[in-house]
Amino acid sequence: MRTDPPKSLRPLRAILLGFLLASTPLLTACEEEARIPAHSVIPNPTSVSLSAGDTFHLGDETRITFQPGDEEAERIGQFLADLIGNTVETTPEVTGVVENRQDGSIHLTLQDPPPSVGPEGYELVVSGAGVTIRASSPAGLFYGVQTLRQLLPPVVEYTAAYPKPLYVPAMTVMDTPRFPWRGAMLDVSRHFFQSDDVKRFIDLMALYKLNRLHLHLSDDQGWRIEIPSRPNLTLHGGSTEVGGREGGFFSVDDFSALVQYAADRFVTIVPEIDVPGHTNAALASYPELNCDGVARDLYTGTSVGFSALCTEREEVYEFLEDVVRDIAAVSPGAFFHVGGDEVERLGQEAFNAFIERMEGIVESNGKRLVGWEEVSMADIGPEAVVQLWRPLWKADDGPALDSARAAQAAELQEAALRVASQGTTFILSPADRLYLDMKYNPSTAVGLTWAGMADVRTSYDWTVGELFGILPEESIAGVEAPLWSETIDHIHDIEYLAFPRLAGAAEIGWSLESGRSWEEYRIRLGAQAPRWTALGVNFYRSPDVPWVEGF
Ligand code: IFG
Repeated sequence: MRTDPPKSLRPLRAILLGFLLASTPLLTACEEEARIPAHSVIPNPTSVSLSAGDTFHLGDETRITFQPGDEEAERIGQFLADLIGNTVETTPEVTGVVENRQDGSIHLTLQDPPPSVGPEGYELVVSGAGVTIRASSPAGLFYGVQTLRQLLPPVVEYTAAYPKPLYVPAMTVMDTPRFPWRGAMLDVSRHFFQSDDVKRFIDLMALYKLNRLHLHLSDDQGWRIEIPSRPNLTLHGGSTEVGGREGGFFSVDDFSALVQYAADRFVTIVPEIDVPGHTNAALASYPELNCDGVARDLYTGTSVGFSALCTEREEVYEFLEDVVRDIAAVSPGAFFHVGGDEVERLGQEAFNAFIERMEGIVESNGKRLVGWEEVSMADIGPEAVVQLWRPLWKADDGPALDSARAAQAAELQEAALRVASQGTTFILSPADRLYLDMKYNPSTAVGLTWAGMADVRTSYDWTVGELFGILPEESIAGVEAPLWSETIDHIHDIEYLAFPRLAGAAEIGWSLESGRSWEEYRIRLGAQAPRWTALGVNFYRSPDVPWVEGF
């Protein structure tokens, strides 16, 4: 006999309404109506319709079911079971059933996928009879599980025991992402971060349906991935980091384990070997990479632009063949990031020729070239992906640029439009919005300010059209939030700079732009606080967000 939940557990709206009234000036009823989110899911799903039916109860008897033989549905079901349970007794049974019994279970299925949700979308139906997540791909099932996870009370994130049953209001969610590239970047070169820190970062990315982790694996200060054919890159080039402490690197096995961990959460790792600039660690490891044949000293400072491979030497291209081959062998993702940023030691012609040759090496290893926006000056192909990062990309109305920067911005825009017309696509990483290493405000203890300071609203409250409106919409692959590590060397600093802003980047990458508003988003963002507290996330409590206290 189903009973309604206790009065105190009225739908989320009542909680949010109390909240909204407490945290914003009195608004007219219709404005409030417009602003009260029916849920606190981030990224905002394409459509959420609450239904009048019975609430779903998640109790000790709840099971998770899948279609027999659908191994991915079973694996994803187990992921959900392990999230819900903390002991053998409290972990829901995951079992194959021939048909969805609607017996209070949570059913994951790839059968009869809903037609409109595309390769990463899903349909989630919640009722008193149970929960059904339907998708056309395992990724869709996984993202439906992340939404269900966020519809459950934050206490579900605890690894300690907690009271059941938990309730989810009856609803139907239809959801599909706007962009295929929804990424974050971690710079493990300036400061090295061990695998466990990267896995933690991947866990938090998965909660918000991000699907690309770009690892910045080499720079002036450190080479961070073992290249079996070039052992000195890590033995020497990986031995230190910014500030001079011991560096570190991912062995082939470490890296393969990270690739698998990410893939299990539908995150593709995109390795970056930054060339021809940002290469002092390599130049210190192999003398023949330098035009004078003399190995450089290791570098532990934070300047940029002073290094470059000797692009006139054939040994450089033999080196790059070794590097790309060895990394491609342990990197099943389709993309290889070649960097290309901030090269001050090469003329434009030499740079362009180098990038075009590098594209050949990458493609001969079965990968698509990704590069920072400078690579668009070269004759790159339609398969290439260009990462736009310099602030004021829309230079025409930014603050007055000095003439040199204005000329550079105009030149880069022209180059981007040229390659866009040939089919090249773009990842949007505007430094003044999405660089997570920018301070929130002057009191932020870590981070930089060269692109300006990015508080939570600045980072979220922009549209693709506003900043990149001159690019054809179909040329935009998505967004990515880079976190550079000149000033950080601990997972708590990563979490502090990434949260809450990474959740906003995830929403910009996933959700419809129409109707997206800071006033509405900040309420859903505030409701993440108990979840982040349960997960132990060291997030920045911006005064601009109405953080929910307690559960
Ligand atoms: N720009 C450099 C990074 C890093 C960053 C710090 C790019 C593409 C400034 N290049 O961003 O190496 O130093 O915010």
